[in-house]
Amino acid sequence: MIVALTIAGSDPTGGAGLEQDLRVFAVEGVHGTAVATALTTQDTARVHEVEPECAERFARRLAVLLAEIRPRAVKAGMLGTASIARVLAEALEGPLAGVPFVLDPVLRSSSGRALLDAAGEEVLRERLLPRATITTPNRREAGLLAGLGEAGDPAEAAARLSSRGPTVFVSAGDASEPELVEHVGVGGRVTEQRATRLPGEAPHGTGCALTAFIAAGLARGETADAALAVARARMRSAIAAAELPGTGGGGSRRLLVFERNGS
Ligand code: PXL
Repeated sequence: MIVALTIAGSDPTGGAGLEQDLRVFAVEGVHGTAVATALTTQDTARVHEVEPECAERFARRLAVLLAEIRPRAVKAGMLGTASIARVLAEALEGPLAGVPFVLDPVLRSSSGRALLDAAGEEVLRERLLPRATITTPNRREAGLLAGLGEAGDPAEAAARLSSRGPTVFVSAGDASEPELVEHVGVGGRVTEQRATRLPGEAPHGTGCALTAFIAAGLARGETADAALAVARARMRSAIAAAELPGTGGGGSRRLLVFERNGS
């Protein structure tokens, strides 16, 4: 059995967070284990409330799980607090040493709510980022993490962040220009990739799903480059098929729809 682990918050809509990660793992034929970092109260439009998990309980849950089931890849999404981020950093140097690690550097929800505290951002930048196999910031996150500010140049951010270790994919799905211009950094060298933007507003939970697909690929033994290419293709299909799940109105957003077995 191929196992991938998600470390993420819970999203009751099933369209982001660990609920979505587990669906992605399932369509990819990978068994998903999950340790929750927070419970959120949200609909597809916005996050109403966030309740972070207690770090000691998070640490125990992770330790008990890892003592029995070792994943072949790990992804981290919303971490909530610096203390949870530190527990994860320690696990990545201890029981998870050598396991491929995908970091979705979640700082805020699309609607603007903080999903990681300020001290946590520092832990993410100093301890998690250098340990990541691959990280997938959006432009704003890339600029902030690279110390260029939230409107920093995404190519420069990809160069700086990738020189610290991980492959860096700066996504632009949430940007507004008509053409999709994304950047991939490897060892400080950056390539720009252009594609046509799919119609409609960006669905809820795209960052979560992208990293879950990458984690599934790494768990199957693919390189970061190959896993990223497969994940991006799967995401285009899921975005093209996205649907509004509820009553609509009030800023409701579409949720991703995945093809079964990822084919
Ligand atoms: O996409 C950011 C994100 C990550 N994890 C959880 C979320 C969200 C955004 O809403 O709710 C649990």
